Amino acid sequence: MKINEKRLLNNLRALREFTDTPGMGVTRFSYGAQDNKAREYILKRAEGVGCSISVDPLRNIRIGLPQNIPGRKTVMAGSHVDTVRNGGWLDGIYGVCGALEAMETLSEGYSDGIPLFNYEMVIFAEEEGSNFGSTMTGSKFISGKYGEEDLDSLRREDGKSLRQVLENLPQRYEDRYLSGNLSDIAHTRWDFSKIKTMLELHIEQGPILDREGLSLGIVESIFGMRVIEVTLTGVGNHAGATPMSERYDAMCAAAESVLEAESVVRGDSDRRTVVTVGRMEVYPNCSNVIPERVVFTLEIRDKDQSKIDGFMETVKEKIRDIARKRGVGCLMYEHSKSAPLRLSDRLISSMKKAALEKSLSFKVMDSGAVHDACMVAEHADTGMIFVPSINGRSHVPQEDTGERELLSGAQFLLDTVISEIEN
Ligand code: HGY
Ligand code: MN
Ligand code: MN
Repeated sequence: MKINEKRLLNNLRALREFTDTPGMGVTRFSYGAQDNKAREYILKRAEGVGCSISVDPLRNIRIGLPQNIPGRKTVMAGSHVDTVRNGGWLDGIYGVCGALEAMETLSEGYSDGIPLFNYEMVIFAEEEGSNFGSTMTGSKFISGKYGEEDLDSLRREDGKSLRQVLENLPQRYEDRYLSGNLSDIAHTRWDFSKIKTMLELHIEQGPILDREGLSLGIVESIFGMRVIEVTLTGVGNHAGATPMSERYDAMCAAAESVLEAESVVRGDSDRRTVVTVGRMEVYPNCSNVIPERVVFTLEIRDKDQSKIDGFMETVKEKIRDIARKRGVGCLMYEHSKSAPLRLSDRLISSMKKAALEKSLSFKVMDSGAVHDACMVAEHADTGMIFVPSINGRSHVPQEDTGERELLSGAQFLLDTVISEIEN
């Protein structure tokens, strides 16, 4: 079966328009108006081919092939629709459009015979963590990593909890398919005994495939990550009248901490571990006031948990020393985490074999980015397919992939889905 290339590209181009920052990348946070419009667009296409649709209280969506037979094991493909702020047009949505294209092609293709396994596509909610700071939030609930208490502990910058946001959502197109409720959140957990395979098509978001001129990545392992939130509290004071020798400057303490974290991890022997301080809030954030308080996130990622933990503990100790030396208060708490994991060897070897048969240029590789597939991989055979990111850019408006690679990646996903539902 062949994907409909025009339909796939039209869907991708239509969906990129659902953004809060037109002309400055795609900004589409979960639970927002643009997220609702993008989901409505996708659901209307699924309705058009007679799919079954169900939405859980976290707003994860499962969409079934009309020919599915209830109760049979299922092969799944999907990703996320939400983005970072001023992000790219492909992160997440490309995997959702690939899964949707497979859905539409299969619904046409299996007009008579029905395969051995069902096919479903999935849209995971709040993968980027742009609202609540925790990546893979929706998929952490379906895998049981998150439960009742996380509905209240996960909070947005405006202080609203995940539960409050979900309870006060304005009307959304998907509401008609909502099942289950927040008071019984354990019910969002998937019955993984019914899932044969999970596949996620995604852009690489790094430089390897593009630099080596390869069209496909078969993902072997996905990095783990730990995120802490650091609050440094000094003494706010007048920027002009306070002598340098009498300052307890939270900003200088934060700046020294960030550079110290960078130099610790730069010293990594195998040069794989990464550390990032991406979000920083300054109080009171006025040019003529010595900052009293600085809050920042610090995340460390690697494919080896002991390295993540080793570097994180070293960095925390360094930050404590800096705070002590500068007479600044220091509070740190673990914000979120996910373990490194290896994807299904069965799928890696079957996808390698298929890529060789199709003479596709490919590489078996790791993913420094985390994906919802991580949350399914512990429970069902899970595989990830990458396509190149031009100049290795992602999470920025410059994020892009060539049309040829977008199409061959989606065709490879369909071929893999067919091989999984027919054998
Ligand atoms: O942060 C990540 O790796 C993913 O893009 N959410
Ligand atoms: Mn993503
Ligand atoms: Mn992302």
